[in-house]
Amino acid sequence: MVIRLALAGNPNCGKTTLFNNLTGAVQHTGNWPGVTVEKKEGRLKGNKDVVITDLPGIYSLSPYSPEEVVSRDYLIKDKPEIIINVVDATNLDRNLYLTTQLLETGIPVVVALNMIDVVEKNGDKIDSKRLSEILGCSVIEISALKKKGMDELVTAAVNTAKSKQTSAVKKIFSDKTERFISEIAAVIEGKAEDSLLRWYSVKLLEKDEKATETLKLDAQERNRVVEIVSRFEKEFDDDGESIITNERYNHIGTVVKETSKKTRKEKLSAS
Ligand code: GDP
Ligand code: K
Ligand code: MG
Repeated sequence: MVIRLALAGNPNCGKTTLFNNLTGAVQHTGNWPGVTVEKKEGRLKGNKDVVITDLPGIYSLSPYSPEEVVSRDYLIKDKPEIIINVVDATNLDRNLYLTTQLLETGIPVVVALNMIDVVEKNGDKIDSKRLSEILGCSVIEISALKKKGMDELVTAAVNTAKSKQTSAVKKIFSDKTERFISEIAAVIEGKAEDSLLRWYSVKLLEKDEKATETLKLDAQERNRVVEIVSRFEKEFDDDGESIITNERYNHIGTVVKETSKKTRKEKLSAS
């Protein structure tokens, strides 16, 4: 059985360094049709049944930049068996914004907490076990540069892919917003695969046009969605996309606070 493993993460989080470690010399570069963005594909060293795709660096799964469109189409339409979400551990809050969205795709995710060498050098601490519990997926500490944690990461990714175990769905939004997500889900049930129901429900609340088109809703369903979204926006007196973005950041704020501790170097050197 071939396992397709996608590397997803922010720009400069270390994806290509990791990709080169995992694939060695066996790699080629190809252009995605219609866009200027490149994906790289290679096979795992020592296991030709694992095909690894290095996706363009992105901050979000919104449909605005070509990088986002390429990465998002690959994940939502081609559905790899497993995502390794490469996270720059020195920029946890910024990187987790994408992580929370990847977890909504229903594809199993393993987080590679990269640049752990820098975290350690700075004397900072990340509780990766707690982070794993909160996110609902495996979190493996690695340093792609120093080739640390490579075997553990591959083992976790392959095992997760083989077990077909989707990351536990975590309700990260406010109770109120979660109720709107459920309302939308009830309308579009059957139009989207079960594993993507939450992803599409959130996207519809964000008024994501690309996602809406893909679903091919009939007129009645479209009207019900419009009605729900307009109640959602009225309730919060804000735009749908902003509400979701704000609540995502709120959630990430609590996650970071609970799992990471930074050494305050500035204080030490101040006096
Ligand atoms: P990409 O944009 O996600 O593909 O990131 P790259 O693989 O190009 O890496 C960006 C920069 O981070 C490069 O200078 C890498 O050498 C560096 N880098 C990648 N992984 C690590 C790591 O684990 N530790 C350290 N210290 N640097 C890293
Ligand atoms: K780079
Ligand atoms: Mg790269």
